[in-house]
Amino acid sequence: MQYWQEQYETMPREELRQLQGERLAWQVKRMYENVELFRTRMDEIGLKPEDVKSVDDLKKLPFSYKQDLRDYYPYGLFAVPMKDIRRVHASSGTTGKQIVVGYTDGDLERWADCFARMLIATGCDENSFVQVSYGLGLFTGGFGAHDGAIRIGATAIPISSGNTQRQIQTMIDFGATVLCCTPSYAMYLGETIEEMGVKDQLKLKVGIFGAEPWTEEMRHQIEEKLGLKAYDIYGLSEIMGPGVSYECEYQCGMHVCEDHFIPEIIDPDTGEVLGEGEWGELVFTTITKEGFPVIRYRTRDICSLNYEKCKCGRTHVRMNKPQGRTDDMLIIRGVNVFPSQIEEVLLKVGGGITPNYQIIVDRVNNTDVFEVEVEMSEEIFSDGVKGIEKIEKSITESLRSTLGIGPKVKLVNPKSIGRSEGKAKRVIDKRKLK
Ligand code: DLL
Repeated sequence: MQYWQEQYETMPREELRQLQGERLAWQVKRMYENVELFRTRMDEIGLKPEDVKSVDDLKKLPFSYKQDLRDYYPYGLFAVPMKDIRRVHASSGTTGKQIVVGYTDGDLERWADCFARMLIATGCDENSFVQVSYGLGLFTGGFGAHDGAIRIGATAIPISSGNTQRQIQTMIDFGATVLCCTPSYAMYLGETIEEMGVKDQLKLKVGIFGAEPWTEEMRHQIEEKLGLKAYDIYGLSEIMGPGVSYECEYQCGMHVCEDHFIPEIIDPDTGEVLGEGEWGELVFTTITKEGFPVIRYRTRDICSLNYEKCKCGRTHVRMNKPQGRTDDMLIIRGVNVFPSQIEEVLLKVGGGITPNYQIIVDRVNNTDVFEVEVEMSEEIFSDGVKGIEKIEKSITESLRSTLGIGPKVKLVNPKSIGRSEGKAKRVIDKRKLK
């Protein structure tokens, strides 16, 4: 069995819990001193940093939310001076405003180590060539994988996403043995490889896919098309990007790097902590993060935990594949999209379209298809086809620049979208039915 940091990965649970308790107390104290919002919330419930001594005290602490990041945008929740922040990353939020997170030198080191753990667990080493086809930019996917590859002494191929044919040619010419990208992009790469008839020229052995939900069926298809073994990786910008948890060689849940993150499962309505194996909302506390730490952060991902020791020898808890989200965020081709962002764009575009719209997401040939139907007013309707096409184009462009992904926009007849007496049903996600 290969480990990157065996001492931590296989630490007996008693010892691990002790370590977590010490780190939690350290984190709570420094956050109380440095993060105004956290101090206010602690004061409101009359809790002092010295009241938190072990993991048992975790449940006393207040929750934190995505909304906090918006309210304190961009740097208001950082726990160190900006001169100590080495890199920022960002992800889209419900209002169209991004959320921003920051990493110190130490945070970047620990992040690279978490990703390195997965690379080693899946059999990669210094002879591996790691093609990083997650977006390299503000999205955490690209840099997370890149730094992890370098950390184990492998060769990184930082190509980023897109430009599919060139991507495949590079994979062949540079001898990539590991592919890191979203599962939907892996699927698309696989289909293009089939069309190009070049599968036998590939040297891929391992695929590290995450950032969006994917099924076992998709795993099999990707493995077949790309001739590799496909592993799942989970993470989120607010906690650390890719590598918060990962599958080992036994692929029976994703090990959470518990020496850095304490997971809990709660009832999303009551906030009550649920037991092992129960499904609920996943909550994380970062106990080693310096730049942007969070206490009891509500991920909105629906999940469950399994504390049994794994055959691989790792003692870290395994989380199941997330089974959806408690909010309305959609993940389309790996991009986070909130219906409210679309609404905002439509309202801005104006010009005779109405705020009645419907988002239709489907999966055709394993690729997400994204369409927005918008009702036009009676005036545009009578303007004729040319005017309609122009507006459709302009909405597509505005959505592309806001979301980073352009849907097919279709103007539909006035009053043709169903009305609801309660909450409007804005999203038809046909992927869920498949
Ligand atoms: O997607 C970080 C990441 C990059 C993870 C590359 C894995 C690989 P965000 O853009 O902030 O960060 O989106 C985080 O994506 O709360 C989940 O809902 C979803 N998600 C991430 N990984 C998985 C996965 C990155 N393996 C949100 N399975 C999370 C299912 C996932 N959902």
